[in-house]
Amino acid sequence: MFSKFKIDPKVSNAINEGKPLVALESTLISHGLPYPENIKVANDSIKAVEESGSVAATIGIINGEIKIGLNDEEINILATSTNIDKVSLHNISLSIYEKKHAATTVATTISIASKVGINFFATGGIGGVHLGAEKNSDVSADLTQLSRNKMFVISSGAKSILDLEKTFEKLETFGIPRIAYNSDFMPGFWYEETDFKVDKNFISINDIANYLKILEDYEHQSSVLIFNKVPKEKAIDKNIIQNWIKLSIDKAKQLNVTGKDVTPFLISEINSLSKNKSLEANSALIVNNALLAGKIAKKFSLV
Ligand code: PSU
Ligand code: MN
Repeated sequence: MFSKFKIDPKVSNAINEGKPLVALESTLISHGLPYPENIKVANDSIKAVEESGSVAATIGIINGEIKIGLNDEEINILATSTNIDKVSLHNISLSIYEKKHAATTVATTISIASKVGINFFATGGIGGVHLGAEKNSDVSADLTQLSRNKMFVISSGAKSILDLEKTFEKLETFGIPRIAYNSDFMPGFWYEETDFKVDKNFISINDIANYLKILEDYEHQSSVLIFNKVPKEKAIDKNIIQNWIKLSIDKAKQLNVTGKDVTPFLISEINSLSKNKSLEANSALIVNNALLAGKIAKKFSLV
């Protein structure tokens, strides 16, 4: 195994004993949510996984070392420092080379978790095809990695700053089953439902676990997306959020924000336009996804 992995004892014991594990990412801590909400969400997500009887492994990079199972101090570093790299597939090796602190995105968290045999991962919203991608080709490497590893991913869809129709189609192209827990449609991250009909709506955790076993037996090769909508009491009206998204995208264009800065910029703009309503929704859905991931992982370990 890559010698630079530092696995927390709780996580390595769980791996050795075949206990259910859920990987959590760190970009939402460093770049997705503001301080101190980011620390609260990181800790509440770990608690939610543990409550469900599974073991949480938050993944990130400290001084160039890949940590699987970040402790409080390390989460604190990623949550409070201003010079944290956001690493996707193209730049993770550089942060390791330069011995930097870095936060892993969906793409790199899945890649690392897969290398140590973790098969569940929870996040807020995956990256995807950006609006205007036909001009600038901005497509998240999250899709690339989802197509490479068989990871069971619990999310509230793709972030709705994206071109959701193209993202949904790309997932199909990559052979990624798009299933949902109690919904007929892919969720819209901050809002409950898009117009895109999922491949199947599962109404019980038991059924999801049984379905995932089939994919194991069949040696399915890509990830599986398990959509879980934002909790109702925190959901935002689709038309209202779409207006904020539009205003934020216009501002990003004016300020010439590009590359990996686009997603964090838009999320933070929308948080201020919504007077933090979107932040509350984002926090709630992340913790709720960690809880569902923990429950499915636990059930999966028993079937
Ligand atoms: N989910 C959230 N907030 C986030 C992210 C996910 O609720 O900030 C992060 C993930 O790490 C995801 C990244 O991989 O946003 C996508 O960035 P990009 O579009 O630059 O690939
Ligand atoms: Mn991008």
